[in-house]
Amino acid sequence: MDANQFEHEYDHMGRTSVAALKRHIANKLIYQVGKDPVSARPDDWMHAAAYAIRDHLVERWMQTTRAQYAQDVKRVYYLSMEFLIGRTFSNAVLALELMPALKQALQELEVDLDGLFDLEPDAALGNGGLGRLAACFLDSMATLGVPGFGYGIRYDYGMFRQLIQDGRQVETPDYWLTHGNPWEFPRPEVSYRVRFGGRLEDTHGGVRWVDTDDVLAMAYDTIIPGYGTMATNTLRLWSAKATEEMDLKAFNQGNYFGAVETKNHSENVSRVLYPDDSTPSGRELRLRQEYFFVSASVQDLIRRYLRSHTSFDQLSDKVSIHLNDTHPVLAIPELMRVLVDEHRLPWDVAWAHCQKIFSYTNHTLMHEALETWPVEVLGRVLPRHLRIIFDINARFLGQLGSQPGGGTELQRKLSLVDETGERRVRMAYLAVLASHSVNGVSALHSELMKQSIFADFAKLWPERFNNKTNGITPRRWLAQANPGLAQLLDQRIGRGWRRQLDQLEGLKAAIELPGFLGAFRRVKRQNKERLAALVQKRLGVSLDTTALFDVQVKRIHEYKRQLLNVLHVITRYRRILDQPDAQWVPRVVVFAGKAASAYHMAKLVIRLINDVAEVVNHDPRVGDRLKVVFIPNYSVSLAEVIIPAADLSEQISTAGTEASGTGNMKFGLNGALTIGTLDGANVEMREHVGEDNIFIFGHTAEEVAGLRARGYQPREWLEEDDELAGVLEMIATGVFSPGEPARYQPIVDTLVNWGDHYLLLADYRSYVDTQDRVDALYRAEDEWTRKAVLNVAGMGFFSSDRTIAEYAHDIWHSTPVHIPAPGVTD
Ligand code: T68
Repeated sequence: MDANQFEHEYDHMGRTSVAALKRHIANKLIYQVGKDPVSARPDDWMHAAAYAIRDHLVERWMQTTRAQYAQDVKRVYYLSMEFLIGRTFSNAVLALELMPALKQALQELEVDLDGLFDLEPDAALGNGGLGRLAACFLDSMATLGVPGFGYGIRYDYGMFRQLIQDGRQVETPDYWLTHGNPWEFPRPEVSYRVRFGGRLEDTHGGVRWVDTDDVLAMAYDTIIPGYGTMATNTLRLWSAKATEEMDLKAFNQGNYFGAVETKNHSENVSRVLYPDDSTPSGRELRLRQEYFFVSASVQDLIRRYLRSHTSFDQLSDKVSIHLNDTHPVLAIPELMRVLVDEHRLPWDVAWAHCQKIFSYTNHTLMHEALETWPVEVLGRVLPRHLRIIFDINARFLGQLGSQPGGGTELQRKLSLVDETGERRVRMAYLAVLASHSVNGVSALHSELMKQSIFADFAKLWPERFNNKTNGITPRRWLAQANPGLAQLLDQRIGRGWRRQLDQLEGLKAAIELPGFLGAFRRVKRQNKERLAALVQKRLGVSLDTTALFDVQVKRIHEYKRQLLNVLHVITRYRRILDQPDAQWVPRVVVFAGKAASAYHMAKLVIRLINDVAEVVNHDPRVGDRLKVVFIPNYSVSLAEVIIPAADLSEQISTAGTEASGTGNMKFGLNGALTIGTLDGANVEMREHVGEDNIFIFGHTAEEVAGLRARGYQPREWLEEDDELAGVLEMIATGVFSPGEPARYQPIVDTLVNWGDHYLLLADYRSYVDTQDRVDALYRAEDEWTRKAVLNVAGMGFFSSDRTIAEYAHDIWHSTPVHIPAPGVTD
């Protein structure tokens, strides 16, 4: 029996009845999973239900694809090394508006739906903000009908699983595919040869790249449903396969293991996600990964274009390629190679196409995080691409030289090749040169980008630079993560906010309605209970849910200043011990986040958090007035539980360092108040929620630059502040590491003796005083809740639908696909 027989039971949106769904799931269990209902385990039911739901998406998917071809639309290809999707099941069910039907169908089959959702492993194919942004963008592109394709890598191992052992981070592999992935469609027929190494032969007609080591890239497709539309998109992830099953020569010589080893070696390219966020590792395998996926993607999109076009004349009218940071920048020389070497287009024609096709988003200003590759490595791994980059550079420097003021100094500064020390290719410069649009991810970041890393380019081509403030999808981050709040909103302002997040403005009027603030608080309380249950189960720590839940969850990085948060926690601890009889606002301070495996200072901060938690949580003098928890293995699905439970959102990076942040938006949308610096998108959040409804502290980006320019001396700040000195003293003398008093000496040194690069000491007093204001407001329950509601009401702007509408209009010049209703052909 196949799904088609249920077709007549679909409504016009492709939805189905409970009875049909129930039969559909039972059939999937038997015929696809191969299990008898009497012996099926929960995992089997999860797969059966997922397959049944997926069938509903397939209908929409095919219609969308057909419509895209029929209308010969311009397609947007979003190239990203990372897509941090999380779970798919409940998201798909919500998109199809099948939640009630599925719940009932499973109930009749005596299966618990919530339990099933929790069985799905996260697709953790990303590090943090950049990867999650890509996932939110896919959701919004589908919802807005933008004909978008995500292209990335199907890593066998996603982001490592973080264990905490004796307070320390331990990394273990995340093999997320053990039980199969019901959401992907393997496409062995969609495979491309990706070449590495070899050498160049100059011929009269051009250049031949020969003697290469090849790998196959095989496609796996995942359907991305839009919300409230028939439109869907595709996420196509590439997996490496050996070109030959094994090396036959080695095999014939009797070297069986050697033969299989070669196969494994070439398949390694898609094995594992690099866990370094904002600290590129510079390893050759990373370069191979980058080229592997962009080569397959460029070949694939050219093939798709040529299916409906006989020349390249319209290429840049039909194709946009967006580069999510510099990781996919090799797509530029790859497209040049395909057009010039394989399709014999003249260089200038190919280059003109590139400049119309490519656009680039920058996600960091931190110098150490900007990608560069040694010329030596590029020349060995991708000799043809290095030659193309040199040719691009020669033409560019030539043009520059012929302009007034474009002399050797400017040429040296803007060259794609950094000649100081080991010669290296600057990937960000190549992105700027080849793109018609370069954007930052918040207003502040985009401004700073023009003043700092791209200052000279911004003078040359001011029109190329623009801002696209990040956003988040309200489907996952409100409808799915916070069903309680979603229901309350539905009652007060209707259901339209899911597609029109601006409608949250309507909440402002609801504030004064009797019972509303109480209802809002009850939702928050239930979410805190849900989190407290998780913490109890995982950590054995019990939390008082009347306490203020103060949350910082994100990657652990010095610039994000988790350590500043710890300094406040210790301050509070000392004050409680000093004045045990004072009226304290009880607090639960929650941390979660992973550190790059080689980032020692970040790992030491994790250990300090756990050591502080150990001491504080077991000190009988403290009781419920202060609890500290570090929840291991932060992930998208964990975020969906933590964020709705937060009262206070910590967004405390040194001003000028966090490009945007997106966690800040997720917390605001779920009714937390922000304590933050004027950094990244916090600046715009303040404008949208009103300055009375956000706790801003610390030096501004301009002041930070000034402090540093004048020669910042952390000691001076320390000498001015006895409380701060007392806190550092506790860390330095081993109060939190009695068995090893010197354990945190590197942290104390970083702050006091090594320059305190992120200015924690300069912002400490302002931070701690602002935390006192937080306490005072939390005491005034209605005041607090009113401000929390105003935060939700002000979050409309931060929908990724708004962001994507801007990209589509300003950068990609793409128009939505029109999906005809079923039965209508046009
Ligand atoms: C983040 N960047 C920004 N990088 O830090 C954050 N880097 O402010 C912003 O909101 C977000 O991007 C979205 O724009 C990252 O997440 C990485 O994950 C990363 C990964 C590999 C190499 C370098």
